[in-house]
Amino acid sequence: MTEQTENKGWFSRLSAGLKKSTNRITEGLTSIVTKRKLDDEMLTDIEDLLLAADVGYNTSHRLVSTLKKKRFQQEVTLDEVKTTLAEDLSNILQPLEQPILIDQQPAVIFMVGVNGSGKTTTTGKLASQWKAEGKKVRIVAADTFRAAAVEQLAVWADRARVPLEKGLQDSDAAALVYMSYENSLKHKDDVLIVDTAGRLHTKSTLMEELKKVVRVTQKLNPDAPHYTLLVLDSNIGQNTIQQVKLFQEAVNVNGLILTKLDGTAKAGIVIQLADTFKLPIFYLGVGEGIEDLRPFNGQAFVENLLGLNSIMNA
Ligand SMILES: Nc1nc2c(ncn2[C@@H]2O[C@H](COP(=O)(O)OP(=O)(O)OP(=O)(O)O)[C@@H](O)[C@H]2O)c(=O)[nH]1
Ligand SMILES: [Mg+2]
Repeated sequence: MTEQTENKGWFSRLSAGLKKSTNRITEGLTSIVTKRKLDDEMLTDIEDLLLAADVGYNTSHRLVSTLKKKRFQQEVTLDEVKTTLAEDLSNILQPLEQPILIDQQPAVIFMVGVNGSGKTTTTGKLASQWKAEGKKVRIVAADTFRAAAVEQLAVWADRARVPLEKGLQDSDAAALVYMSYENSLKHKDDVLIVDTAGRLHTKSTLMEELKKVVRVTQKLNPDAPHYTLLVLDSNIGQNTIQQVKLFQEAVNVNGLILTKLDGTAKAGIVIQLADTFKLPIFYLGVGEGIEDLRPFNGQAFVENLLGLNSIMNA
C-alpha cells in the first residue's frame, strides 16, 4: 500500500465517523456566514453554534473573541471564517497529539472509565492493531465480576490472536493483574493491556478497588502502569468533564480516548476536554470495527469537523 492510499483510508474513516458533527457545524456556519461584514450578531451566532456542538463556554468565547480581533467589521467569506477557526483550534489540539510509547517489556496500559464507555472494545481494537504491527501483546480481563465481560474480551483476543489472562469468577482483580504482569514480564511482551471493570466515578468503593489494582501493580514496577487511559463516551457530552475530574482524583490518568464519535453530532466535546485538561488524546473511536480506532491527529480532526478536508482527500 502506498503512503497516499493509506492516508486516504485514514482520513476517510475519520471523516465518515465525524459526519454527523461535520454536517451540523458546516450547515450552521453556511447559514450564519453569508457574504457580509463580520458583526456582533454573526459572532454571537457562531458562538452559539460552537456551544451547541459542546465546544464549551470558555473555549467558544475565546475562539470568537480571536475571530473578532482578526476580522471585525471586515467582509468575510465562509472559507475565511473556517480557516481562522481551524488555526486556533489546531493550536489547542496539536500539543495533545502524542503517540503511545511502547518502549518497555511490557508497556503496561490500564483502560479505565465508567460502564459502557468502550474500554473492552478499545482494548480489542488496540490489541489487534498492535499485533498487526508485529508487537507481542497480552490482554487482561480484569473485570472479574461479570462472566459476560470476560467472554466479550475473549472474542477480541481470538480475533486479534493474542493471549488473554482471566481469573475465576469474583476473584480478586488486583491479584489477577499482578500475576498477569509477572507472566507478561516472563514472556517479554511488548504490551500488556488491562481492561478494568466499568465503575461509576461516584462510587467510592469501586474507585478504591481501582487504586488497589494500581498499588499492587506497582509492587512489580513503581513506574507501572505506564499509561492509565480514561475511556470516555463522547455521546455523554458535558458529563465527561466531571468523569475526568473524579478519575484524576483516584488514579494518575495520563491520557484520554474518546469513543463513539460516529454516534454524536457534538464532537466539539473533544475540543472542550482538550482545552480544559490539556491531557494527551491518544485515540478516537469512530465505529465498531477494528480499524475504527484512529490515532488522534489534531489537524485532521479540525479539518474534518469544519469541512476543510476536501483538499486532503483529493
Ligand atoms: N458506534 C460505536 N460504538 C462503540 C465504539 N466504541 C465502543 N462502542 C460500543 O459501545 C458498547 C460498549 O462498549 P464496551 O467496550 O463493552 O464498553 P466497556 O467500557 O467495556 O463497558 P463495561 O465493561 O460494561 O464498563 C459496545 O456495544 C461497543 O460496540 C465506537 O467508537 N463507536
Ligand atoms: Mg468492558
